[in-house]
Amino acid sequence: MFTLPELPYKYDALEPMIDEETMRIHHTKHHQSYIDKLNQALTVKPDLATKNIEDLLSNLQDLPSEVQLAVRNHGGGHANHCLFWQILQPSQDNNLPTGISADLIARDFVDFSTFKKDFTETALSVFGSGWVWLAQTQNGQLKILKTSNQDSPLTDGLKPVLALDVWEHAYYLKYQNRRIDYVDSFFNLINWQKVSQILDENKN
Ligand code: MN3
Repeated sequence: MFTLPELPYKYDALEPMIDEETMRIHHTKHHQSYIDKLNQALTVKPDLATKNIEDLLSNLQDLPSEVQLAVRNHGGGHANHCLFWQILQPSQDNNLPTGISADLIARDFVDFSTFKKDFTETALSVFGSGWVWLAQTQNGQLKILKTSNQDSPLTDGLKPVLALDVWEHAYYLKYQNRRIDYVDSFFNLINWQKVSQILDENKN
C-alpha cells in the first residue's frame, strides 16, 4: 500500500509565497486522494502495490491493461507530488542554484536567467492542468518539458529533478488567475541543494 509522506516543513513554512490553507488542502486532500485511488485500483493486482511508484511509472506500458490508467493518473499524482514537496523550502531571497545544479544549468541553458525564462514560458503554456519539469535525458542532458494531467516524465524515459504543479488547486486560493505570479514565487522556494542531491543520485 502506498502512504502519504510527511512534508519536510510545516504547512505555513512557505508563506507568503504559498499559503498555509493551500498547502494543507493540497497535501491532505489532493495528494491523499491520488494515493487512495491508486491503492483502490491495485487491489486487483496486489503484487504491484509493493513496488516502487517510480518503477511502475517507468514501465507503464508493461503493466496489466486494467491498472495502466489508474497508475498513470493516480500513481503519477502520487509520484509527482512526492517530488514537488521535496524540492520546496521556505522562501529565500536571491535564490540561485548551487553545486551541480548550477553547473548543469550553465552547461545546458547558457545561464540561469535563460533557464528561468524558458521554464516560466513553459509553465504559462500549459493548457488546462499539468506540470512543468526540469528532467534529465538518458545521457544526462537537462531539459524543460511539460506534461498534461498527472503524466510523469518517467514514462518517457526521463528522470525528473525539479517539478512545478500548475494545476489550479496548487495556487488558486492565493493567486486566482495570476499563474505568472505563482511561477515567479516558486523560484524563491526552490531547494537547490535538494535538486543537486537528486542530480548526484542520478549519476550512479
Ligand atoms: Mn497538485
